[in-house]
Amino acid sequence: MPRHKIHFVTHNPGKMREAELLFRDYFDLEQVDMTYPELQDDDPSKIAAYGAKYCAEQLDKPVIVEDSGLFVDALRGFPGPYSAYVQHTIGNRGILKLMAGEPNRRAEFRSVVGYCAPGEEPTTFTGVWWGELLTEEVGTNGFGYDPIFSYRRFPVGEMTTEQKNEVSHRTRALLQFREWYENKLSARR
Ligand code: ITT
Repeated sequence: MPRHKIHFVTHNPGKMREAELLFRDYFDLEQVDMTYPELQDDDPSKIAAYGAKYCAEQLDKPVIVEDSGLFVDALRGFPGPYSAYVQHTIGNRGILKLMAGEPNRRAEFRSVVGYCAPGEEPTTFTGVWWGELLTEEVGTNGFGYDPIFSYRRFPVGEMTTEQKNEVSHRTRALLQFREWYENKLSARR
């Protein structure tokens, strides 16, 4: 029997690499490099749900999208919903400058995976990952904010994809999706 395929709409190869590893024994994942309108909202579940529905209708295929961000306690949740913009503009060094001399380094990553099939309503799955911001960039692995984030004193920029996948926000969201989707497929068989 051919393996089931899911389309992951993302421009981000780092997200794709992590998801592929988690799904490889379950179903095939194909990246779709398509731009979709990002709803302006503070609630990432609404952004992911809207994106998934839009892409499923446009592509006429079941899809997942993923919306994520870094929320820094001492910056009252910044960059949060602006994480992608802030990463492109001031980047990791800009965040480190904003945090210079700040003793409270607590931060969290959040991930929301949105799934939708054409003609259906979207479903979302959320994952959170607490850690600390470092005081300088460490390591060259991962992507985005990984070089300035550490988990239990282990710099994420030095983690392999496998190590990051054991604990990350994206894993927590993707595993909930994987289990839900497996059940959905077996109910259909
Ligand atoms: P899409 O095409 O999937 O939207 P994107 O990179 O623009 O890819 P988002 O809009 O969800 O993704 O923006 C999230 C931002 O937060 C982006 O700058 C990422 O690099 C960063 N980010 C998200 N998850 C991360 C992780 O696991 N490690 C480091 N940075 C992360």
